[in-house]
Amino acid sequence: MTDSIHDMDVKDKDKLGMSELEAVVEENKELLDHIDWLCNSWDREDVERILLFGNIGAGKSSIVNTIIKALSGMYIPKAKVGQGSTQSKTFSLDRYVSCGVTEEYMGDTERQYLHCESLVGLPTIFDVAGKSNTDSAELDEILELLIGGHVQPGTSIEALTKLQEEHKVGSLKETILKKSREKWRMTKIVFVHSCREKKVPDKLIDCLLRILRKTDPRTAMPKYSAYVYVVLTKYDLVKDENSFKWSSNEPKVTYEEFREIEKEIEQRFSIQGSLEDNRTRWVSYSDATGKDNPYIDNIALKFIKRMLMVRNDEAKSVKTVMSTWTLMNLNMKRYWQNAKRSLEERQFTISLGTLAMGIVFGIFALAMLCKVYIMLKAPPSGHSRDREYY
Ligand SMILES: Nc1nc2c(ncn2[C@@H]2O[C@H](COP(=O)(O)OP(=O)(O)OP(=O)(O)O)[C@@H](O)[C@H]2O)c(=O)[nH]1
Ligand SMILES: [Mg+2]
Repeated sequence: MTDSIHDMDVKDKDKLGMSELEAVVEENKELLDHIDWLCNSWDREDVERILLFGNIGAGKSSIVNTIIKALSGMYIPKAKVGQGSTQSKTFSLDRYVSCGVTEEYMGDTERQYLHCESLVGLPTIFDVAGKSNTDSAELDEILELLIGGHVQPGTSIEALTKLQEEHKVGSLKETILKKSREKWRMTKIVFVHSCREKKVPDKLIDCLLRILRKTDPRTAMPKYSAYVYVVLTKYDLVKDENSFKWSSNEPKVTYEEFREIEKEIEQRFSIQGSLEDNRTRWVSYSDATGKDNPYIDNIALKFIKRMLMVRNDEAKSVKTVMSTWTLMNLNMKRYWQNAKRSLEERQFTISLGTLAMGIVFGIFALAMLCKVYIMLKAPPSGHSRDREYY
């Protein structure tokens, strides 16, 4: 780890004048203080759960490693980087509690990194790997289960995918993982896209937006309240007036080309009006950009602060617009009308006598069912109820 700003790998330091760099270092300290305060804030009841979602190789795992560095002061690549380039297409999910920062990773105190007691308040990050630009029923189901809090932390996505293959799409949602927990729900979804990719992954975006636009028919309200944020990674590859801040020597994308992609993503997520609040132009630590740069730390710290500042609407007790009784009533009416229509189509008319017989038979069948139920529930003769229990 470097000890002074003189050792940091910022390209063309001389062009900057040290005062600008010093100002960024100072701002980073203030950001850490603010994050510290937000983590310990009295009204923070639960940690944020952030889902990183985007194309293979978009830079999701590098974001995790960069956040760990910015918060702890040490570059320890915990998240496996480069899976996209090695063509590993396994659909997997990695979970980073406290953004992946643990006490032993906290940097030297002179640089005033985050206090250890604040770690519990840091968000948990979920890094989804191995999803290329597809919009399939399989992805739709697993993504919805993840966002909706049906997947217990630690569950292997590979195992879920296997179950889905064995029992067909829909079985996870309808039978296996029916229950949802508020504490497992995603509170923030970060869509990650690389500046190097000139094509926007429209199928992945369609899939995500379709899930987020779902409504609950009983409350007529959105089913999921996760806040959506956009991160445009590898900004060091864009040629603009700030390029001197990064030491990347890779091929560049022109600013105009980058803006085209950025605009398209902004439109898809309808964030054109409030860009600064909803998207970040991001640079991660990588072989190309180095391992210690206050400008990169600055981007990561501002992002974490933003994630902590936007609060999610707590699950309020929402008044249902339709009670169970109303729903049953409506369903009965619909079934009755369908049955009537199909009978009429076959020119089948029910006489009053047939109807009466049907009703009597129905009551008889119900009475028999009750009788069988009572018999099954009764304790076996000769045994007291207590003895059965102990
Ligand atoms: N120049 C530059 N390269 C980056 C940046 N972020 C990531 N990379 C590189 O992009 C490649 C892919 O990064 P990952 O973080 O593995 O991407 P991913 O989205 O996690 O990929 P999957 O896990 O396969 O979905 C790696 O070679 C990284 O070094 C960045 O900000 N700048
Ligand atoms: Mg990854």
